[in-house]
Amino acid sequence: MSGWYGFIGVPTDVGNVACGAAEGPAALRAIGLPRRMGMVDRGDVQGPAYDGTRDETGSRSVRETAAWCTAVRNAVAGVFADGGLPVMMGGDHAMALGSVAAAAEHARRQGKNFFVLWFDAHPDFNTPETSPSGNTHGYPAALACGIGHPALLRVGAFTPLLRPDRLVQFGIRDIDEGERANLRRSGIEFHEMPAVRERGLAALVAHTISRIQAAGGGHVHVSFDIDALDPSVAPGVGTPVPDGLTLEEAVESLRLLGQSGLVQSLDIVEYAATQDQGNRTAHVVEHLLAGLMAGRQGQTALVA
Ligand SMILES: [Mn+2]
Repeated sequence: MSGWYGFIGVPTDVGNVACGAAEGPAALRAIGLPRRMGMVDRGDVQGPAYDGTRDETGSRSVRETAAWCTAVRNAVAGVFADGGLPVMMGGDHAMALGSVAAAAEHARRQGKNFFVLWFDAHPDFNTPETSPSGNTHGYPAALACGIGHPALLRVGAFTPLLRPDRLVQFGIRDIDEGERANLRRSGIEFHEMPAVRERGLAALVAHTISRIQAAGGGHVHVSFDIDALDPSVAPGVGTPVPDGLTLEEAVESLRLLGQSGLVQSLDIVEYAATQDQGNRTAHVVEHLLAGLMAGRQGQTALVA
């Protein structure tokens, strides 16, 4: 009933230069994760190395990001075509543009509404104009909504890939000034940590699931940035921000999402193996996946 899971390694950090996320997939294979979780290992996506240049917008590695995201899009589409649930294992979060593109195209072909739930310390809603760093891993949520660098908007077959009112973010606690204006202008629903603390992550996620079901259901893509978690839980990230999610509430939320039957694709990104304490964060990745899988196995028949 729950089908099979395709592990797609995306060993790059062109979107967050030299943060260590390029080593993530290999470190997960080293602990035997795809095999132990019963996943089908679809191998690594390939792409160009970062060549050190900024373009006229001040963005770094746009050409490389576009090439990687196009390859990710094809790999994710391949798992859909073969009837599996793609798990895009980053790599930096810029790569989500590729998986979101494939998921949006898949949802459209199936005549389904398309939603994205984004777990992250950062909204990743910068444009070249607002980004302090020019790193493309700060762009993908905005790009999914059709806002941002023209060369990156071309990765998907259409734009916007996602209606802004169908993006919900959780765990946010580090927003750039101009980025906040972008979020407000687009009307994105984002839950910052004080709200998560007050209402509880699982309750917020359950509310979002009900809202999606009330709107007729659809394809939910989950994009999980490891830095959503507290750095004490998941030290192996490139851009740690204190006061994050607990592992328990994140796993419970993924279990609820799995149980809803809505989730058809998943990213787990920004695992920077070089920053990890032993394999601590690799095992956190395993727990997150196990949460989703357990939920899907026990899923009720309420959702088509
Ligand atoms: Mn992110």
